[in-house]
Amino acid sequence: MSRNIAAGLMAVCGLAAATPLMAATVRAVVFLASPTGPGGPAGRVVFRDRPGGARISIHLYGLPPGQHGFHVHQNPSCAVGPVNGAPAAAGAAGGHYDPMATGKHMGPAGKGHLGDLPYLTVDANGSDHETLVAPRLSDVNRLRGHSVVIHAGGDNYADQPKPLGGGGARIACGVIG
Ligand SMILES: [Cu+2]
Repeated sequence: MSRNIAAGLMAVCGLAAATPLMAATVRAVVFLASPTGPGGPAGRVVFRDRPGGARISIHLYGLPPGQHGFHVHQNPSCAVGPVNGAPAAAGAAGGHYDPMATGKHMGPAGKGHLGDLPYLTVDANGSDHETLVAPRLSDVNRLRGHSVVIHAGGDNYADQPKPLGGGGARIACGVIG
């Protein structure tokens, strides 16, 4: 009898989890990336499932003003690791999250890496508080076990003239959980 009640409760909770009010949320605590490993705190980002694509709430600080490439990367690590064969800050995060193996960087509205997000715009004080939309990202729970990376430069959403949007070095990183 009590087993039946427990099973019934689980069924109710399962239904509740499928409603918009209980939509999934995942987040990453972000740290500056350095050649010796993760450094000081730089804020957090939160991904929420919404109709029309995930909403990404950005709460960052201590970053250089201007535009910065911002992506989901493959691995849940912000340690030093190889980038183009040489040890680099946050290199252990690996390449852009690309579950369909497109091999292409095409930005948030393109058909390349699923991890290609809208670029960040950091204000003159080094802070960024904005909400971005990632139209192709649904089911944000799938982002657990990956990471977010912020690059030194902006992002032209293409592999030309420079690969991966041209953002270059990794300046901050957080594991998504
Ligand atoms: Cu990236």
